[in-house]
Amino acid sequence: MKLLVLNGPNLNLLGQREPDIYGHETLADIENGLRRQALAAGVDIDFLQTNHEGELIERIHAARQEADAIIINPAAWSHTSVALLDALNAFEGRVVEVHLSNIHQREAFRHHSYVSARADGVIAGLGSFGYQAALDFLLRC
Ligand code: DHK
Repeated sequence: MKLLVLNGPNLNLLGQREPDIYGHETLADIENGLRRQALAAGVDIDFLQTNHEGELIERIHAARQEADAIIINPAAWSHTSVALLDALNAFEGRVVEVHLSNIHQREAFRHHSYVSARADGVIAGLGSFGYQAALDFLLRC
C-alpha cells in the first residue's frame, strides 16, 4: 500500500500551539511514529504539511496516480474548503479524516467538515493516536 499523510494549516506548530487542545507532541513526533508503524507493516508512506491550500490540492491531484490511501487532517480547511472536498472526490483511493481535537465539543463553526462527505472514516478527539488508528484501520480493510 502507498499511503499519503496530509496535514493542513498551522499543524506545523503542533507542540507549541494551544497544547491544551492539540497536545504536546510535535508534527515530527507524529510523523516519526507513523513512519515506524508503516515500516513494520510494509507500507510506503509519504507526508506533506502545508499552509497553502493550492499546494495541498496539487498534492492530492498527484496522489491520484501514486497513492492507495490518504490520511488527512485538513485543520481549518475542513470547515471552509469545497475545493479540498472536490480534490478528494477526484481521488479514488481510501480517505480517512483525522482531527486531534473533538471538533464537536468546540465552537459551532468547527462542527461541520466538508471533507467528511468524502471520507471513508472520521476520527476526532483521540489526539495524536487518531493518526495511528487511521493507519491501523487502513491496514485492516
Ligand atoms: C485542527 C485545526 O487547526 C482546527 O482548525 C480544526 C483540527 C481542528 C484538529 O483538531 O486537529 O478546527
